[in-house]
Amino acid sequence: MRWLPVPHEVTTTGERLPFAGCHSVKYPPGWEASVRPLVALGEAYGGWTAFIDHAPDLPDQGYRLQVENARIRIAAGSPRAAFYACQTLLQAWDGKSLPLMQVTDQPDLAWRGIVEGFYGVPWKHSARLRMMEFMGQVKMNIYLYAPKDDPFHREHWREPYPPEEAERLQELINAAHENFIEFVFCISPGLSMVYSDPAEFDRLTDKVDAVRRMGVRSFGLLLDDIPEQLVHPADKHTYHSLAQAHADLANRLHRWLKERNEQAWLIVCPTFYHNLGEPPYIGELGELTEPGISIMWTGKKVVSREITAEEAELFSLAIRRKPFVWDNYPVNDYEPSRLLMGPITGRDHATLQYLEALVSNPMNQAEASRVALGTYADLLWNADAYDPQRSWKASVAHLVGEEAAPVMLEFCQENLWSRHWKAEPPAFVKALEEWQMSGDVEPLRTELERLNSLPIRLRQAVKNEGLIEEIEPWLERMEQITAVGLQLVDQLEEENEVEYALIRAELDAVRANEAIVCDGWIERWIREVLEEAE
Ligand code: LTM
Repeated sequence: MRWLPVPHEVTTTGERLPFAGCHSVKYPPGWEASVRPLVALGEAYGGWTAFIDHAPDLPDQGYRLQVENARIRIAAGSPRAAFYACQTLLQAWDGKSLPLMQVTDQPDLAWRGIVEGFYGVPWKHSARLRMMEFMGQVKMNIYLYAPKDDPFHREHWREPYPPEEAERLQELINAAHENFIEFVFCISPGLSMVYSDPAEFDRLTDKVDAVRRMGVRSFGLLLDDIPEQLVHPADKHTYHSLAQAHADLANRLHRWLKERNEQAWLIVCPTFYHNLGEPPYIGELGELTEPGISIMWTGKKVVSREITAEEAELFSLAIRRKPFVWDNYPVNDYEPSRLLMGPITGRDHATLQYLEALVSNPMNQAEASRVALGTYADLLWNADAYDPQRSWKASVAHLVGEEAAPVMLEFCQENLWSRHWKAEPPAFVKALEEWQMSGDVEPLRTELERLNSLPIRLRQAVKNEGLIEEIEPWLERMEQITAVGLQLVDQLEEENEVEYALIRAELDAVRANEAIVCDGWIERWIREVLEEAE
């Protein structure tokens, strides 16, 4: 079974429960949304008898699941936990039957999810809706709406959403709630706000109130990537530091939210969000910000290859609470020519114990991001069982299905590298070294032919059209550059001077597509050989 995420305790007997031919799902009043996935499956396949009970002794997101002969029993700590038990059942379902099994499960980290917080083209509405469904399936439970290039989120934060956009936002909020996802509306006023001006605060709360009325209780005040000092004369007059201004704004907004809803939650992204707690700003923000407010952190760096328990402890001491991690992987806005298709690594169980939450900032390509996101869901649910390679394969299979998984993995394997994310060099490099040692071009030819056929094999195997559309520039690039590489291999065998000019022209022609595959090794090799031939 390919679990995503891996449950904590599973025992199976080897026997299976075929659908029982009857359809009865019994659950506590008001828990319809929790059992929706199970009811849908029951209706499609004939159904089973299933009993879902509230078990207040279980942790809030914990559940016990028993698939017995002719009966399914779920005991859940909350409606969200019952929803997760149903998702576990769906993952165990092979299209015909369920394994007889007992599962005892609960997440390692309470809040697990996504911050759509990148620069560049925001996700489409349809992609976001699909993402909500995916998050529910892999038991993620928090989504922060924060696309930097949504003008109403940052640049024009004072302006209300036009009716059509407000309608879409409402639809997204509903989809989040249907999947037991906490929807956090974020606003970034720091480029222009006069913090000390009461009229500015009213504009902020007007904007927040409109979203609050859509059924949202959680908000993000994002103060990242703004001036690092007070700018407006009125603010310089009122506050002695940027941290004081930010804490004052956060406290006022928090109180305003709490007066309207006791369950409200405010999450703040500080201006100095990557460090180990040493900037005076961070200490002061931690001291002055009311305890119920969450504070975000990206780790030691903006893009942190590792986040250790020691680092998290240092930051938490400075802010006087557990950090809410904004994790900048697999985001590619700082290297848009690359796809970051590897699993998450560099965070472990010990780290999670120091965190309040962890949200991944993904790529502009929503579908392709699901490879890394699936591995995050796995890590954050059951960190001790987390094996990046196993999780990566499960996540790819979840995205494209078992049949297409091998070819999709082959593609992911050629799109792992970024400035901050190192892995073994691509297989092409091994072939290159063999050629350099022996002068034999065959290993190069074999590797280039494999890579050249990969896009066609992938387009044929993968049925997810949205995914193919997103990665098409990288597929094209792979076809183009390997075709030039194969010409060069022919040329190396034939030693024909005229051909080099042709190859150079072809290489120049493919320059328009800036996508990088195989960490750019093929281009570099072609260029070097051409330079030497000059
Ligand atoms: O990371 C934070 C808090 N802010 C920005 C993000 O919006 C951006 O996506 C990432 C990656 O470029 N870096 C940031 O500094």
